[in-house]
Amino acid sequence: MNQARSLNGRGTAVIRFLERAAVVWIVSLTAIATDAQLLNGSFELGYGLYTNTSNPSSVTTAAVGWVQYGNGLRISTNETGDANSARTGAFSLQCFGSNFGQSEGACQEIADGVSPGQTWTISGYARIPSSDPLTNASPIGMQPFGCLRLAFMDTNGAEIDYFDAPDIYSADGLDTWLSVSVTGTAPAGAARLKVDVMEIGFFGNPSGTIYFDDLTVIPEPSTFLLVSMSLLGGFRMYSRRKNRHTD
Ligand SMILES: [Ca+2]
Repeated sequence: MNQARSLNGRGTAVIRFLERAAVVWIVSLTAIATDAQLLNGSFELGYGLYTNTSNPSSVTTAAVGWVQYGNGLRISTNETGDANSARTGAFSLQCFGSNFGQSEGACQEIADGVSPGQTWTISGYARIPSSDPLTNASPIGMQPFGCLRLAFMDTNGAEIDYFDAPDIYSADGLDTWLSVSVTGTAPAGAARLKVDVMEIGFFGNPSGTIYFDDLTVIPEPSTFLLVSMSLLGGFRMYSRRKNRHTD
């Protein structure tokens, strides 16, 4: 009797181990499947040089995978002197500036696997430092803000629709990494998408900084995920049945 219990216990332990291994395997593959969609969302990878189009005397290491524009700089915690200017690793994207109506940031296109009717989500983190908050010298109209945008384009790269996450203002919290996310459905004719992070100022001599880090793009659940979840569900049903028989 005790021996049978012991064997059943071992069997249950093995099943639990395999079930956990399956969960780890699926989570790992899911991470690969989703992260592969966006390159260098952590801004840790640098290569070549970016000449600041708003200030040509400023030349910094370019962020791999991103098209930078204006005051959108890949920057390290050493350069900012702020250990928290990167959420993870040592680098983030710093967006800052005071040019009226001009966005300062970086964008990246995904040209494969985009088709009408799909739902895509972009998520990431943004931080406004109290040492250089987004503000206006004269608080006229809206204050400068950070923006996370998901845009859809046709096969020729012409933008046909876009979705913005809620604008990020200093009032949303300083010195803290704010979670930002936007979801959009690809319209008819969509063949590509673009992830865009930026700072925009308008009236009253805007100024300040916003950092972005750890951006990810998540397509709607793929066939792979559905198959994976089915496999996991089947495994759990098998485990429950097995446990019932051995209890
Ligand atoms: Ca980073």
